[in-house]
Amino acid sequence: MNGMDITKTAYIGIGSNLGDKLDNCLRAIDQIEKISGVRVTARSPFYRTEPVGIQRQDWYLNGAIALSLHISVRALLTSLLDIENVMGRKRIKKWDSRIIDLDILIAGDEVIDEQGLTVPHPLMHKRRFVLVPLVQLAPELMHPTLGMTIGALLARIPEEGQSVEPIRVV
Ligand code: A4P
Ligand code: MG
Repeated sequence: MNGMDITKTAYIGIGSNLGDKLDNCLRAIDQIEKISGVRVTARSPFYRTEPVGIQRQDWYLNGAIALSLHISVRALLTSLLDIENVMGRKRIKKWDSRIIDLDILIAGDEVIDEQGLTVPHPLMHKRRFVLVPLVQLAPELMHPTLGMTIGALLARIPEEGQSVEPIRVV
């Protein structure tokens, strides 16, 4: 630790709707733990979630993790994209079924709107599949631009069409 320390707490949303979804999510977390400058500090339960924004797709498994972040958000994104690629993610068309999707939801109080990187994630506050896992980790966390907590954001979203059910992990 020194004067240049940039440690912050970041939250990542994890999703899969292809293959062994739980195994995909757990393997992604294993890989995230190996990123240098990143420590996984908490993991939410996983949820079976109704596809949002797209029809005729299999259900998703979604969860969230908390990180202690000692690298830049851009460096984190690069590592997450590497993990997605190594795990065999194929980008064919937007919002296609995917083995793994790793989204940076929030990174401390950073507000970033650059080519290829928008933080907080621009759709997170509209999505129960993001907020239900995240509220398990950080109900009182303040959204950096909306000025509401994760709990308050979740309470505004109707459940209609956004079913999110806990799964039982054996
Ligand atoms: N990118 C920009 N900002 C970020 C960020 N904060 N975190 C860029 C991660 N990536 C970020 O993503 C495209 C580009 O987004 C990346 O190259 C990165 O530079 P992508 O994963 O290739 O494309 P995508 O997944 O098709 O788009 P995106 O935006 O990730 O889609 P979403 O918003 O993740 O939505 N329904 C349920 N129930 N559960 C889901 O998980 N997911 C989606 C995909 C739709 N419906 C869903 C779910
Ligand atoms: Mg993504």
